Amino acid sequence: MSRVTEVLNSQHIELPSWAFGNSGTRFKVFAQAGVPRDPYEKIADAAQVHKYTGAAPTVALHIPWDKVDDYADLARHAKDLGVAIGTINSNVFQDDDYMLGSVTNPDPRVRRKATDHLLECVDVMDQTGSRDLKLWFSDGINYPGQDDIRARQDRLATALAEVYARLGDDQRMLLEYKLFEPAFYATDVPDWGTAYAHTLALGEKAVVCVDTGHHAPSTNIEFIVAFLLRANKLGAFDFNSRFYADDDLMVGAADPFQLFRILFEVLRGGGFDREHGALDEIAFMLDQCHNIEPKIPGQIRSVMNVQEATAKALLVDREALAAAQAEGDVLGANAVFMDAYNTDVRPLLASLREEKGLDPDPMGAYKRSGYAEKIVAERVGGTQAGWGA
Ligand code: LRH
Ligand code: MN
Ligand code: MN
Repeated sequence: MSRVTEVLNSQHIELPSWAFGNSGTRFKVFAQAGVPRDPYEKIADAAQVHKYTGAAPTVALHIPWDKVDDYADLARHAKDLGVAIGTINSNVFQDDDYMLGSVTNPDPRVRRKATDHLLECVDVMDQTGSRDLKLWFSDGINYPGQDDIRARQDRLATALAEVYARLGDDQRMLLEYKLFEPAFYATDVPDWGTAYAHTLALGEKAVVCVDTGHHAPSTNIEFIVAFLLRANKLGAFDFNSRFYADDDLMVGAADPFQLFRILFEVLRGGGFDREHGALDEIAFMLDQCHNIEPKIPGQIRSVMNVQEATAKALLVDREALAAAQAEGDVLGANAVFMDAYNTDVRPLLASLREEKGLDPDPMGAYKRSGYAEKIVAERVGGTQAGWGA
């Protein structure tokens, strides 16, 4: 089997449970018919995406959006449907107490509450068998002088160290950064450098999560990927697309060329050589919401977009590229890169699906399955994804 086929056949893309619920902007949440009413139904919908793509065997949870009484039971439900629970996302941004921050809040009572939530998320991981805890903090300040920037870093480090100490031997902490929003003046984890420095201080089980939508315009994300991989600090991606800020549109929709460049750096850095489930695996996750498009097809399309960009990255003739680079052949090296990007990889992916016994056209197969009509008939009163009301 060629390396291209091998990587494409084994690629895992994790789905976010919140992609299946209703979502919107702060102006309007458009309710869609048939959306899940609870975490069990979200997992059932995610299993449909895996059924037609064969590439999305895990679903990330967001706590407390996906709070259930018995997480082991939810994990069994996932298993029955042919998928598994993946990353546990913490949520310390949707409580009145967190107005001035969660783990960086000046009030020690609020910091304790936030840290306790993060520790509870590790308890959930123990029950679901999850490897990764994803931390994103909305913490920051809106006005110069509002709080002490340095003290907030100290509080963050203290909380992270407490949670890190609670991790099991096979568990990791993914620290996600985001430039702004909801904080508008100074975010406490605004960029990869800050996330890198904190994870470095914590130890090898702490790694960085790159959410592609969380950068300033024109940021060279593939450079960040190359740097973090080289330093063994790239743990995961939250894939999505942005035109303006944190738009959470489908991955590969706004800038498929950027996605290709990112995935090439993953390849270059050995990111596809890791075993599934291993502590050094790069987790490819989607972090999206589908405000106006149907959710299950939105996720299927997104998985296919990642597969297409990965296939193109794999088609780069690395030997020819290295030769052109060594000779200082600027245009030749760039041509090697562009040849791969400009290749139509859809026939290759279609035939790989057929070899696996899947329909070569996942979008069409899902549409023909009648599942969309079935959930519209059966489900009334779907839940909201969790935010955006
Ligand atoms: C923050 C974020 C983070 C959250 C998710 C819902 O913008 O990317 O990953 O958990 O959105
Ligand atoms: Mn994210
Ligand atoms: Mn985001």
